[in-house]
Formats: sequence, C-alpha cells, structure tokens
Amino acid sequence: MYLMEQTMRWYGPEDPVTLWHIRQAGCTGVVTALHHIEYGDVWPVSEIEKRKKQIEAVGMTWTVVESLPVHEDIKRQSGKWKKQLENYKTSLRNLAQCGLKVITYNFMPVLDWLRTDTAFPLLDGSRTLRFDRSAFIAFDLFLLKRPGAEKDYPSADIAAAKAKFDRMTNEFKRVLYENMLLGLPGDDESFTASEVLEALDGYANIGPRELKKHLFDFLKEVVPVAEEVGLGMAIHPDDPPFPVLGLPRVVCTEKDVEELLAAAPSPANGLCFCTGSYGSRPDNNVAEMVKKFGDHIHFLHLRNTKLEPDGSFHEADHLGGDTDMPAVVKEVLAIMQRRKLSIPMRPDHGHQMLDDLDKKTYPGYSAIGRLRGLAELRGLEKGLAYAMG
Ligand code: DNO
Repeated sequence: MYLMEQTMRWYGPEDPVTLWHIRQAGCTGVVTALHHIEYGDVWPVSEIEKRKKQIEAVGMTWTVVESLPVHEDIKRQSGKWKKQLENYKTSLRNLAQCGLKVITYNFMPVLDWLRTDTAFPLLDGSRTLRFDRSAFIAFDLFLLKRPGAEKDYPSADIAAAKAKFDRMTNEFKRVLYENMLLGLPGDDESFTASEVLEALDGYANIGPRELKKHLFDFLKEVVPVAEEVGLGMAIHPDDPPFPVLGLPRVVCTEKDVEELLAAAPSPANGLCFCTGSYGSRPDNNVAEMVKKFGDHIHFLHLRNTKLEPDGSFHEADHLGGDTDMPAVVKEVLAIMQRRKLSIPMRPDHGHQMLDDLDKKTYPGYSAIGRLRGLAELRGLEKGLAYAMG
C-alpha cells in the first residue's frame, strides 16, 4: 500500500528546529531551499549538493524544494525578465542533475503568505496564526496608508476597521505592523512601509488578467524543461486566497487551477496542494479538488483552518477546523494507489505549544505543534489505509 512520504520543512542551518528534530518526528524527507541565494540568481550544483549531503548525513533525503522563488520581474514581465527566466531554467536543470524531483513555487506578487496575528491565543493556552479581516483593513488604511485603498472595501467594513483601530493599543498596532511587513519565510528581514508601497506600485497596471497571462507564459517556458529533466513543478496557492493590498491573486480557486493546468498540459505542470490555503475560502470544496486534480498533485501541505463569518480565519488543529481532513486523506490514498507512488506531504504549520511557547522560531514552524499535526495525520492515514484493506 502506498502511503504519503512524511516530511517537514527545514529553514537551513539557522533554523532552531534541527534536522535531528525532524528525523525524531518520524520524517524520512526534508523540504527546504537555498535561502541564502538571492532571488533570481542561479542555484549552483555545488550548493545544491552541499545541502543534499547535510540532509543525507542525518539519514533523510531532500525530497522537495520549497521554494525556488520566481523573481518579481517575471511576474511583472518587466526589467530583465527574460534573463530571469533563463536563470530559473538553469536552476531547474541543476536541481534535476542532483536528483531533486519536486519544485515548489508560488506566483503571489510582492508578498508571500500574510497573517495579521502570529500568536493568537487559543483556549488551551497554545498560540496560532490568524488573519483578522478588520485588522487587515485597518493596517491597509491607517498604518500603511496605501493610496486609494478605501476604494477596495465596502463602507461598513471600513467603519468596523476604524472602530477596531481606535481600540488598538500602540503595542498592538506595532505588532500588527510588524507582522504584516514580515519578510518572506526563512528571511529575517522585514520590508519598510515605503518599500512595500513602491513594490505595490510596480503592479499598478497589472490586474488579474495580466498576472494570469504572465503565469501562463512562465509555465509555457518552464514546464517543458521540467518535463525533459524529470521534475514536477508544484505551484503553491495564494495565501490568503483573495486579492490583498490591491494586488491580484490568481491561484485561489478550482477554476484558477483548471486554467493553469490547461495553459501548459503536462504531468510536470502540477500542484503543491495546500489544504489550508484553498480551505480558507468557503467556496472551495477541498476534498473534491484533491480528487479532481489528483494526477497533478506532486506535494501536499496538510493544514486546517477555522473560518469566521466576516472572512477572518485562524489555523485550527490539523484534524479540526472546517476542512474535512479524513475525506482529504482518503482521496489522497486512492490517488496514490492509482498512480502507484507516494506523494510527499508535510504538516503545514503547527500551534506554538508546550516548551515552544518560550522559544523564538519561524511563525508557524515551531517543532512541537508540527510534530502533533504530523502524528495525528500519520495515524489518520494508517487507520484509513487499514480500513481500506
Ligand atoms: C507558508 C508557506 C509558503 C510557501 C510558498 C511556496 O507557510 O506554505 O510560504 O512556502 O508560498 O512558494
């Protein structure tokens, strides 16, 4: 019986969660990237090999690259985007030469994932990640002061955000500001507000239609290379899966996925199926999407969200929340038996709990919460596999 390959994300030698911790969690695979290489630069074979050896020395394999970042020039089709595209293809060839198989990336303009709160307290004393829609609007209007932002929100939402903002302490505002400008994962550097405004301005003439076209153009270039060298490209959905700060987001729904797969038909054109991101929209039926796109799933992020009536959400227990995780895992088991392979998965994020409450780790990536998530998912999968015979 094919079961999912269990992996965890590792941010490299600086990560307070070590490779031995990951191994002790029961993982056989590691998900990582060369975080020290500038966005857009080629990943050299020597650096890839070095990272691979570090992982293998601890008895695991480098199963998935997350992420090989797509340079903003490619997303905007501006500046040196053609050169960037060539660099991207060279990195893909180098990774394949070193035996890597799955490459995760995203096509979110400017900012990767966004949360207003990285330490939202749950009733059991643990902490989780939360996206509070009113706080987000307050940030956009009153802290970032993005020109024209008020046009993006209904007046009732602006009033609610203003009321919330007026109740916020200065400390709360400071933390909100910091969370929103947090650097990309694996990067300790934050943006400044003026850097963000300038970067947003770079998308002034790029709406969803243009961004989609740029994504499809990118796929038409890189998917044939990936196919030729035996790699699976795995696009991560937008998180949260809706437009933010006036930026288009084009990998949010079932229709978006259908279109991007059709843009460059190939088994190499695939998905990093993140149940948490897709699950943050009530109109996405996550288990149905897994079933429908099963042949293109190269990698799984398993995580659950609890949606709140106003569009806010927080990250729930892996087996709690609004996504029917047993239904998802059941579909995954069926897909793996059909395709005769194990799909790598990682427990995406985890609550900050127990001894980790006092530690500084990357938000969402403390060890114990992820270990709990992984253990629950592993048990769920084994139980379902047993029942399926
Ligand atoms: C967040 C992650 C994302 C993901 C990238 C993939 O925790 O799932 O940052 O790594 O979007 O390119």
